[in-house]
Amino acid sequence: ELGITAPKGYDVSFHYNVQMEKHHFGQTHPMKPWRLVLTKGLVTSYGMHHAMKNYTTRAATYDELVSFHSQDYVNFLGSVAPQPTPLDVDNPNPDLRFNLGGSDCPLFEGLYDYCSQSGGASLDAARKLCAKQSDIAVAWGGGLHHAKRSEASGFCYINDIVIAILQLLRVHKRVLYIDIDVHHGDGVEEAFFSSDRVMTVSFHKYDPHTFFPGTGALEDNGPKSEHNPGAHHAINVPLNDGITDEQYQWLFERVISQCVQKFQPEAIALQCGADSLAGDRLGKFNLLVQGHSSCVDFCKKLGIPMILFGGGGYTPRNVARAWAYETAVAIGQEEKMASTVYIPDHAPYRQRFEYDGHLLPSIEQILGEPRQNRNPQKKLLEIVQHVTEQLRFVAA
Ligand code: VJV
Ligand code: CA
Ligand code: ZN
Repeated sequence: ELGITAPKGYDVSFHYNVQMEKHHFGQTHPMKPWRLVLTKGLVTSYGMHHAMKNYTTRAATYDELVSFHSQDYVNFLGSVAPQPTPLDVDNPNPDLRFNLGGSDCPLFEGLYDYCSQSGGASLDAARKLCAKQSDIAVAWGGGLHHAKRSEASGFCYINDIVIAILQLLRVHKRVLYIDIDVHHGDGVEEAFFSSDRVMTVSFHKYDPHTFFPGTGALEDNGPKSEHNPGAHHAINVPLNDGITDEQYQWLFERVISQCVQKFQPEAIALQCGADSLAGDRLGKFNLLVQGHSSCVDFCKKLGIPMILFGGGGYTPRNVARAWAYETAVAIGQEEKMASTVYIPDHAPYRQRFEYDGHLLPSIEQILGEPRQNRNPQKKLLEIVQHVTEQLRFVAA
């Protein structure tokens, strides 16, 4: 432990339930709920729990799940038997519905509990913000942004983010949703497509033919009809492989500061999918924990109440490093952890630091093969210009 103390002047809450971490999507499925065990382990070994209010979350109730999802879908999720072996994508079981039971969204033992636990944690985080009992609420078990009203998609069954934002809207006039997962936040965008009280902003790899889910082009900004209040309230930042910390930070700050200025949100929901990190099994970017977490730091400094959700992240040790570091950012103690985050510029030596006479292991990041950067600065400038033009139509 690093002598971590509570932040001055604001409250951070941590929403967690050990029920979530025990579930398995299947032996070789990329989504590993036990990355939450690693995250929690780092957070507590650094002593961060002393600086937060820690809540054991409950499962979301049926009524809470159907605040967004259809009853048909939730009933089916609650009643369907687990599939003993993962199904072949090419031979989906015709008895199964709602996109369930394929290889992306398998039917595993305890699925309903997993879904309702994720929803419950995010909803508890939202309620803390609504009660003004928390300034930053952390729910790493949430962030499942692809789930639709009546459909599972991309490892997501229940959209805990949408359920949490609906809760925030009871108290907050406008909510800004930001998504730094490497995939497009399509489920959240679609859910609030017709609303001018939620602005959604997703940064993602975009390739309609080869990368899931294939949506989120720069020009997709909400309903085309000017009579629809949701017009111009969906912002998409499509990127190519290999984007670096410097470029991502540059874009993030330019896009988000304009959105905040125009939209004047009263709360922020930040999905911190860690598959945008270098070395991710599914992702294609080159971000380090430093670049990824700078998004959290930037949002924190806006001084707007915020929920931090998890999301994707398929190299579990990197996920834990990022989310532990971002928890440290939330409580304003990142400098105590910074010295243990490996800085690859100084490779190949391993940084080991001393604290109180003890050696702290470095938490070096698994980087894999560096990805070629296919993001020319000119493209990034065009993105910023397009966002500026869209936001001309938005008034708080
Ligand atoms: O690309 C797809 C869909 C296919 C059909 C299913 N096959 C396996 C892959 C192609 C078209 N799905 C994506 C879904 C990504 C979901 C990301 C979720 C999040 O991070 O945004 C939020 C939590 C995809 N990419 C890679 C895989 N699926 C994949 C799935 C597997 C797998 C390997 C890769 C499922 C089972 C197993 N291996 C054993
Ligand atoms: Ca995204
Ligand atoms: Zn993802």
